Order: sequence, then C-alpha cells, then structure tokens
Amino acid sequence: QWDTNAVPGRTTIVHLFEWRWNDIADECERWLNPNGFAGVQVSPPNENLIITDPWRPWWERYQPISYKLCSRSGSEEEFKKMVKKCNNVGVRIYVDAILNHMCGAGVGSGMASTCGSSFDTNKESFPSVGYSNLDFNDAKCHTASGNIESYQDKYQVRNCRLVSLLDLSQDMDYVRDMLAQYLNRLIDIGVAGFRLDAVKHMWPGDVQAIIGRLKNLNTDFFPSGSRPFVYQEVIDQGGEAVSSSEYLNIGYVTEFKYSINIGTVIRKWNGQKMAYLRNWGEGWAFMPSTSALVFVDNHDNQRGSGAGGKAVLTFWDSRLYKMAVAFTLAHPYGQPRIMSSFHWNRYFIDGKDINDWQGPPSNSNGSTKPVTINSDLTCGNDWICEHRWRQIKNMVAFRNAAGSSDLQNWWDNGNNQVAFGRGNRGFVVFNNDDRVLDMWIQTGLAAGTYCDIISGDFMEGQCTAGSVLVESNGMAHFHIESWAEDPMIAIHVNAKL
Ligand code: ARE
Ligand code: CA
Repeated sequence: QWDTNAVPGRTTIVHLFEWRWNDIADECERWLNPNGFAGVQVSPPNENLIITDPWRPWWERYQPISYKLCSRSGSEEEFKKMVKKCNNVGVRIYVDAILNHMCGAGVGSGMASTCGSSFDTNKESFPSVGYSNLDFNDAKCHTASGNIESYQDKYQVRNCRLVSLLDLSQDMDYVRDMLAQYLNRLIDIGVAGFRLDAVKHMWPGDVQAIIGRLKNLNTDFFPSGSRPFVYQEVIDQGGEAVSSSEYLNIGYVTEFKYSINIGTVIRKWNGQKMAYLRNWGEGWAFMPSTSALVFVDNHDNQRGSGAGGKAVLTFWDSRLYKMAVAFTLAHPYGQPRIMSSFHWNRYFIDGKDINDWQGPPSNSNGSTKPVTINSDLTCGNDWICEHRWRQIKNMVAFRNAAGSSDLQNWWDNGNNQVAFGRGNRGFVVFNNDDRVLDMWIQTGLAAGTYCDIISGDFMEGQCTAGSVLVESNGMAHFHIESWAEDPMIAIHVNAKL
C-alpha cells in the first residue's frame, strides 16, 4: 500500500484529468514512457449519473450509479487496452475510486447513466450493484438535513451525506464486498493502485477492512505479492474533528497543507519567502514524507473548490506555477503528483468562478474530445497538458535522476533566492526576488558542463539552450534575472555534456 509499484527509477504520477482511455494509452507510449513518468491517475472509470443541468459538468463522475466500467473516458474494452499498453511501456495506472457514496439524493429515477443502468434515489435502489436502502447510512445520521452540517462532529462527517450524496454504509458486509469486488476487478485488469475519494467521510476501520480484502496485483505485470498503492483523499488543514493522521496506517494520504503553503510562499503572500522553505516538509508540520501525496494543485482546488482558496497556483498563473512545480519535483519531500488540466471559461463574478463546473472539451453530443498533439508537442482541443511543458517534463527527469539522494547544499539570500542540491545528482536555483541573482554557489556536483534543463532540453548529447559549468571544487556561477520568464536553473547528472 506504500509502494507505487513504479518501474525502478520512476517517481512522478500525473493526473490526466478527464482524458479518454484511448488518449491515455497513446500518451503512455508517445510521451510518458519516453519521459520517465511513473504512472497516471485516471478519472473514475465506473458508471456515473449523466447530468445535463449544468451541461455535463466534470463532477458528474463523482456520482456513481454502478461499478460497470463505462464513462465519458471510454468503455471497459478501451480501459483494459489502456492498462495493458501503459503497463507494457512501464507506466502504471492508478484509479480514482469513489467508495463513500453513490449519486445525489434528489435525482429521482431513470436510466440517465453512462451505461444505461437504472436507479431510483427515492428508494435508494441501484439494481446493477444490488444496493437498497439497507446499504445506506441514513439511520446513523442525526442532522436535520441528512447532510454533513458541521465538520466539528466526526460522526456527521462519516455518517451523513457529503453535499447530499447518498452515503454508503461501509460497515456492512455487502457494501464491503461490492466495493472490494470493484477494486479487485480493476486489479485483475492490471491497475497498480487507487486514489480513494472522500476518505475523510469513511471510518478508518471500514477503509482498512475494504483494503484488507484486496488481492495482490496482477502477476502479468507485477512481481508476485505486490500490493496496490493506496493514497487517500483527506483534506486536513487542522481545526476539524477528523485528522489525516487517523489514516496513515492504511496508506498514503493527500497533504493539502503542501498545496496551500507552496502557493502562498511562491506568491509571497502573508510575508512568506522562499528562504523559509529551508525546512520544508515535516518542519512545516506536514505529515511524514513517507505518507504524503503532494501536489501544487488538484482538480478541485485549481477551480476554487476543495481547499486552498486563492493561494493555490495553477496553469492560469503559469510563471509562478512552473516555479512551484519545479520546487516540488526537486525537493525530496513526499510522493509528487502533477496536474494535467483542460481549459474552461473561467469567469469570476463577485470572486466566484461561475464556470467552475464546466466539463472537459466535448462535442455537442457530450462525448469528450480527443487530445490532439500540436507540432510543438503541446496539446490542442483545449487540453492544457502541463505535463508536456518543457520545464515540468524536464523536472520529472530531474527527480528520477536525484533518486533517493539527500537534500544538500541549501543556500538562500534570506529572501526569495534559494538553491539546493540532491547529493551529487542534481542542483536547482530559484530567483523569486525582484533583483538579479548573480552568485557563485556550491553545487555538490562533479566537475563538468551540465545543460540547464529549464531553458532548454538535453538532446542527442547537446544542450538546446543554456548550460552551467561546474568547477572541480563543485562551485558554479549562476546568473538569473528577476524578470526572466523562468527565473530558475536546474542541472542534473543525466543531462551532462
Ligand atoms: C455536486 C454539486 C452539489 C450537489 C451534489 C449532489 O456541486 O451542489 O449537492 O453534486 O447532487 C465533486 C464536486 C462537488 C459535486 C460532487 C458530486 O466537487 O461539487 O457535488 O463532485 O458530483 C469536501 C470533502 C472532499 C471533497 C471536497 C470537494 O471532504 O472529499 O469536499 N473532494 C472529493 C473530490 C471532489 C468530489 C467529491 C469528493 C465527491 O475530489 O471532486 O466532489 O465525490 C473544507 C473541508 C473539506 C471539504 C472542503 C470543501 O476544506 O475540510 O473536507 O472537502 O471544505 O467543502
Ligand atoms: Ca460516509
């Protein structure tokens, strides 16, 4: 549960939010494998409610109707093909699994679901799973609305409805069976693990019991005895009845403080400065590094929901975002996940984005548009593909090169110019001040010429842009203008001339 099951030397997970299975399969072969990505978090593959008001929001996929594998991302056949193709090139698939609930309570009945399964929310009936009103928590919830009304009461948080979503009783054998069966089917297909949705809203013992029923991974792709990687979505900024520490013995947990704080620091809000990142990680009261799933933004907080508010950095603030992602990938704390988004018509009215619901680029019949690739290797059809941005793609390679080397040779100017290395494997320098950085700094690297993988690529033994000369004593000279588009430099041993 703590091993990503990645191919050795690969470190970074990318969330290909709302991508079609066919596109992910292609991306594994043409981009993720050649660039050393460890794996992909995919959107929920199971059947969900079709919502037409608003029109096909991305969040309809968080309203399960059954565990059949058909969704806007594709069919079961397509899902299987993707998993196989990706595994065959050493890229793992992690499934976003919704175990806490089914669809919203007020929906009614019908067959407006992505595989056409029927349901009736008035009777709490989901025939294709066999759930009836006996399988939901209603009786255990004591709020007037039946919804979670206070996050200060752990019983409400676990036993009442999250934003009116029908709340499953994970303490019942039948529910545990259905959920474990669903996950085990995915394991048989060859997935490497799970992002568990809304874990705060399930009792740790119940989550543990379900995970305990999971098989080992499919030996067509993994060594025998491999356990699924598990990372649990628990939003814990402190101050609530439920804390992330309750789940650390089950698997990894999302560290939301990471996302919120890195945004605040890089934006220089609240008097924060990069020099304070010297003890980043546990020193900032984050959970232990070996439990933390870390990210600059996720699919919720990049559009203002979830947690983090305006501090969160996203592709909309691309210059600062690239710095935050580069810092995250260079720093050894946690297991990183990077976001790959689609464009939506962000439009703020009174501080609220009225289009935050908009789903992926789609055709008029609601089908998701394919990801097209432009001649400059960026994506078309309104797919942002942050994971293809040169600075981000090359920092994934930096993290792979750094491996388990310790953070060393930290330097800062007491303000927003900082630098650090990873043993003798890699070194990064950031200038987030409004004055030039012009310094000799100890890199800890062996003498030689290294490509700056931020301003260019290392290709066929050459640097396509800047390079850095490290002297025999490990010192190197760095010059970074404060107004540079990317005010940072990164070098590592796998991009050395
Ligand atoms: C939608 C509508 C609702 C409607 C509901 C049912 O927006 O108005 O009542 O449908 O009809 C996503 C969307 C929701 C959407 C839902 C279902 O974000 O808007 O509801 O899908 O379609 C809490 C949870 C945390 C959760 C966040 C969003 O603790 O687990 O809320 N995150 C996950 C996913 C989401 C997803 C769900 C869970 C549901 O990542 O994408 O919702 O499957 C504080 C607390 C947090 C709390 C946060 C926000 O920070 O500490 O615990 O997070 O506030 O309330
Ligand atoms: Ca619950």
